[in-house]
Amino acid sequence: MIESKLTRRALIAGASAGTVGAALAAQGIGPQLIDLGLPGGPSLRPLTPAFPGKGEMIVQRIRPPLLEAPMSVFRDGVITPNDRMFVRWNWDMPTSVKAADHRVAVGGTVTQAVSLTLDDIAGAGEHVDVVAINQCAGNGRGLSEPRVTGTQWGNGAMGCAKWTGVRLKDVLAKAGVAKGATRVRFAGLDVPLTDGAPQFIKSIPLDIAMRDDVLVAWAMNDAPLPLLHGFPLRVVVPGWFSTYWVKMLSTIEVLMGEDDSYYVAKSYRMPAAPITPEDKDFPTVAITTMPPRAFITSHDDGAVVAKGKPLVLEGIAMGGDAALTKVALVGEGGLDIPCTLGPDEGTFAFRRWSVTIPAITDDLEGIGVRATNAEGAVQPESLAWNPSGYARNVIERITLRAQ
Ligand SMILES: Nc1nc2c(c(=O)[nH]1)N[C@H]1C(S)=C(S)[C@@H](COP(=O)(O)O)O[C@H]1N2
Ligand SMILES: [Mo]
Repeated sequence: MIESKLTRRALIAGASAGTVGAALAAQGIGPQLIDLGLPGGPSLRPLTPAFPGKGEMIVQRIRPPLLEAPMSVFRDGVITPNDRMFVRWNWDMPTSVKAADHRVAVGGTVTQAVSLTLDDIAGAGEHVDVVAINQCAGNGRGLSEPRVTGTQWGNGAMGCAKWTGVRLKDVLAKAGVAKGATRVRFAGLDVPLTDGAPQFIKSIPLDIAMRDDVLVAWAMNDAPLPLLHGFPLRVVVPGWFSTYWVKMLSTIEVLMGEDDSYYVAKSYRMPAAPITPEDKDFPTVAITTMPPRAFITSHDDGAVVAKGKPLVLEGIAMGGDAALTKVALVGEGGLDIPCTLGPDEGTFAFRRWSVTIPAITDDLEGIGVRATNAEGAVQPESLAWNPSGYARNVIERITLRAQ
C-alpha cells in the first residue's frame, strides 16, 4: 500500500453532518440507536455503518474518533474483522499518510540514532505473526457504579486480530540499545488539538520491549493497517492494554531512568491497592497487563429461553497476560459449571467457550462466566472500583427468562 487516506469530506460526510443521524438519513437508513445498558447516565448511542472504512459501529465520539464494537461482533470466531475493530484516538489523527515519506526515528539512549524507512523496518528482522487482543484499559468503564470519568464505553472497546510485523528488539538493534537504558517510549503522528497539551507518548520497560512477541506491526488480519488503526506502523504489546500499542509510529526513544511524561506518570494509572469511591488520596500504579475476562455472546440480557428444553450458552474469553485455563458458568444457588473451551489460537487471543444446561426449569437470574488464567488470576465477584474505571474484569451478569 502506497498511501492510506480518509478524505476530510468522507470523515465529515460519514460521521458528522448533524451528526450520524443525517448521514444515515442521506442513505435512506433511519437513525438507529443502541442501548449500552450504562447504569450511571445516558445509555443510548448511534449505531452506524457510515463511518469511513468501518462496518456497523457505535459512535462514542466523532473527532477524534471513538468507535465501539457492538457485542454482536463477538458472536462468531475469535478474530475481529478490521472494519469492526473499535477505534480510539486521544488526539486528532492525520487523515492521509504517505508510506514513501514515512520515517521512524530511533534515538535516545542508543549507540547511533537512525531514521528508518518502511523498507528498513521490514528488513530489520524475521516477519512475525501474533494473534492478540487489542483492548482499551477503559473498556467497560461505562458500566461502573458509581459512574466514573472518561469515555463511557460498554464492553466493545476490545477486539482480537492477527498482527504481522518485525520484533521491536530487531528495530532497536538498528540503533543499538546503549548501557543504562531502562524503557522504550513511542510517539505517533497525531498531535494535541490544544496548545500546550501533552502529546500522546507511552513507554514500556526495556525487558518487555525485548520480548519475542512485541512487534512493530504493519498488517492487521493480513491487510495493511487501516488508517484508523495506525497506518503504516503500530506497536503491539500482547497481553498489555492497548494504550501502549502506539499507532502511526514515528518515534522510538530509548530512555534512561523513569518516564515522567504525562500519559505514563499522570494518567492511565489506577490505585495501587483497592479503594472505595470516598478515597481521594492514594498511591497509584500505571495500568499495564490485562486480567482475564469472559463474556456470554449467544444471549443478550433479558433474552427469553425455552422452558423444559436444553440450553446452549456460548461466548468468548481471554486470559489477559497469561493463557486462559478455565471458564465456568456461575450463578445463584452455587451454580458453577465448567465450560468447554474451543480451539486455542494463542496465549493472547480470544478463546471460545460453550456449555449446555440439560433442561431449563426457571429463569436464570444473574448468570455469568468466570475466566481463570495460567497465573491463577480469576475474575472477581465484585467490581474493583477505581476513579477511571480501568481494567474492569468483574464477572459480567445477565438474566435469561424461561418461557
Ligand atoms: N498514536 C496513537 N496511538 C494510540 C492512541 C492514540 O491516541 N494515538 N491511543 C491508544 C489507546 S488508549 C488505545 S485503546 C488503542 C486503540 O487502538 P485501536 O484504535 O486500533 O483500536 O490505541 C492506542 N494507540
Ligand atoms: Mo485506551
